[in-house]
Amino acid sequence: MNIGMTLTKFLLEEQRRVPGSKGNFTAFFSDLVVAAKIISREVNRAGLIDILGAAGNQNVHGEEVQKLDEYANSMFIKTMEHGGHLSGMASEEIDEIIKVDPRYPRGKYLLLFDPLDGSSNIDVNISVGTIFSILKCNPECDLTEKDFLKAGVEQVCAGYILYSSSTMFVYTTGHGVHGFTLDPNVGEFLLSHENIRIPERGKIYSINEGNSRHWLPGTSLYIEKLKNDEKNYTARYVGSLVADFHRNLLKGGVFLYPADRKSINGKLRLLYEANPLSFIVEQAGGKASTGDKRILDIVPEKLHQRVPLIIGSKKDVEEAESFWQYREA
Ligand code: AHM
Ligand code: MG
Repeated sequence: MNIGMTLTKFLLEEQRRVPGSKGNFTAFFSDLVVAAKIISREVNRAGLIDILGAAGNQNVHGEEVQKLDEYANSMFIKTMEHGGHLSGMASEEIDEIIKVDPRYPRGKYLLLFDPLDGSSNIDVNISVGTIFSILKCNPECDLTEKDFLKAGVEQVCAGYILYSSSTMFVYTTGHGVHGFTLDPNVGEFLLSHENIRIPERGKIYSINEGNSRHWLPGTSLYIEKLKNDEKNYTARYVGSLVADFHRNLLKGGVFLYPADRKSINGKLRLLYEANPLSFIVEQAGGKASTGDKRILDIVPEKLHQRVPLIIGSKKDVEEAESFWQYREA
């Protein structure tokens, strides 16, 4: 391992290997790292400064408090928009696309993000995360929603930041998956997990069993099969996608938020959640599917489109897919 290798230095070295690279992407990425550090700081001291709770409340200082997910959302936008590398953004928290303020120069990238995923866990001190996806665009054109509706295979970079016992930044630019851990004393993300590979098969399954009465028969049969499997599968479900995904990425396993009778398109969002994590999992040797289609091949029709998601170790996802034929009773 390369001791003391910071995220920005690592990226710079990656960029040097790309002929003709001008370092724009690295500069853009540095802004992202700053946003991640600021959100991490706020998540870590959330309980202390009373930033939690419903928006509109006042804290002990009589100041208006913001919900942490709203804070993360505006922090991301403010930190990213003036760098000159972006033309627009799309956030899970905002209905419309965000065009970069005309006061700032426009760049050739689009940033899509879920500022604080796992919202039901925010108020109870359980790991949450930020997920992002980067696409390219033509900075000369008038930006519309259509520019964001690209299949996941077109992502140039994707990643997540996990705010947990430590804060981790995991990303891919299509050359493997690398993980960095924030050293709070140094204030830098340091390389801790180079070239992450997900085990081909795991022993963990992650699904909200509270939904089992709505499941399609294929899901019930598959989960029943895992419970009776001699490999002794174990169930783990935090309820924060980033945390569940990260654990399964390192240990092996499968996460499912499938189509069910209540939500026929699943719950998770294609552009902010499924696409970035699918890019990462494939780069790590895993697989991501709706049950019968590769996630990264889906051409989105809407910005906030939901999608069924089965993601994780290749062999586990393939096995889950083999139950697709039983989806109807
Ligand atoms: P959010 O973006 O509103 O936080 O919702 C996404 C979250 C995921 O983090 C998690 O995997 C899932 O929703 C949990 O949903 P449920 O509580 O229905 O199991
Ligand atoms: Mg989310």
